[in-house]
Amino acid sequence: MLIDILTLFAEMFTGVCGGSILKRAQEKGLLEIHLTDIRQYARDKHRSVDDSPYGGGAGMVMMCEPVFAAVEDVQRRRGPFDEVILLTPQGRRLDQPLVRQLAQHRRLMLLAGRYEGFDERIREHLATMEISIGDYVLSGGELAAMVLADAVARLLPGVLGDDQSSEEDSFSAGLLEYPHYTRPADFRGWKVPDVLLSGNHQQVQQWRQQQALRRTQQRRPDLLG
Ligand code: 9D3
Repeated sequence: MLIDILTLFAEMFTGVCGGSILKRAQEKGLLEIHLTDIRQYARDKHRSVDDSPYGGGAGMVMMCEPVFAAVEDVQRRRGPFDEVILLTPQGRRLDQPLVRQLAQHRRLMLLAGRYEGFDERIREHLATMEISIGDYVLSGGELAAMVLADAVARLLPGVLGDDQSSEEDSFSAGLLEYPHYTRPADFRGWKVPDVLLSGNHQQVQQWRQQQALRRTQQRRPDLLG
């Protein structure tokens, strides 16, 4: 998969893209991430990428010209994209079904905004999709783009080892995780549940399923539908 990210803060991505799952996916040749600095495409001598809103009001708006120029230049050089995704607070909320859908594509373009938001014509005539990562206020779309890229990358075939590709593990699908323990069996008097030390695989499975279900009922009843 190819993910092109257009941003005013490309340097924010260096740590994340150079580590963890995104690094592994790129090293294995399963993912390519390209970063483009939108400011490169500013036309005036001040390299402006934002301007004050028509109609007045506080804040600044991302301008059409540099954003269209950046997207069109990347498309010209690398060919067409399956989706041009605007990261905005007004977008469709990212969830695992949407992540799975995005992971089917070959090429994604992510547009991370700053300031109050994008000129509406970017949303209408350039983007094919708008995505939010949740109902809280970020300072820009960059962190949202990284969240999306990480979630998509780990679903690409071959990125995770076999033992980790357990997302669809039959009994845990759609439930919160059961409690995990590792050595020691007694830490400051807090003991690991006996069943986990019993060696009885069937009882272990049963206990985990029960715990996952109880935990989901208590914390995230919405997941049970
Ligand atoms: C305080 C400013 N808000 C006025 C009501 C609007 C606003 C504009 C721009 C709020 C946040 C942002 C920057 N956020 C994003 O670009 C963003 C975002 C987010 O804030 N939350 C969840 N997902 C996303 S995706 C992009």
